[in-house]
Amino acid sequence: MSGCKNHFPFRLQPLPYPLDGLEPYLDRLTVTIHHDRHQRGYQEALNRLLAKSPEKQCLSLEQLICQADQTPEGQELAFQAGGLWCHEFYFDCMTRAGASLAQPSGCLAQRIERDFGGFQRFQKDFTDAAIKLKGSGWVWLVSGPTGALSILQTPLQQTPLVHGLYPILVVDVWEHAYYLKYQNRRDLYLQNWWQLADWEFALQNYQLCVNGTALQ
Ligand code: MN3
Repeated sequence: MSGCKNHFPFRLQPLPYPLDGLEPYLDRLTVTIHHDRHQRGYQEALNRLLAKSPEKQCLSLEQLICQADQTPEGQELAFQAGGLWCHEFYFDCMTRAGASLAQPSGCLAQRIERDFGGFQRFQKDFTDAAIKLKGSGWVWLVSGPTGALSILQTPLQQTPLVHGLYPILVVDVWEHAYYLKYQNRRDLYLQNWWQLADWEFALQNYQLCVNGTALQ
């Protein structure tokens, strides 16, 4: 998984495609600002916080997220670490239009059929969850420890890891993810986002999960 072996100082993970690689569904300017400014903002803020906490500099991004305490400082650290983790995962969940399968395959397709009653039904439920999410946050396809799939909304920069769930696919529904191109039309962003979803990456994530090697 992206970022999971990282320790302080964290670096900005390069995009797995060119800045205009998601055109026409996500434009170059949106992707540039999202990655080079927003994602970088979390990375730099996290490093600034950790520079003042030498005892935390050996922790992985996942450990920083899951072990954060409830103090204001702990919550600030969890926010910045979560922001970096969520963005690395989000950009990995997309690929050039046509570069991946149009829908899931293998054991992931079978489990989506079983747990959601089919891919189209899943797509509708996931899109509805993303349209209805209030404020800023994320919508995830997640797996539980036994491989059962569900859809999860998380606020701000919260990850499924803190719920003991394993992420398979995510969409960013903070306005900065789409507003330059789609303004208030989150529904259009989502409709087009499906053209970019990387189902091969999602299948790899699910296989790690059902093989029992995820969340270790
Ligand atoms: Mn974002």
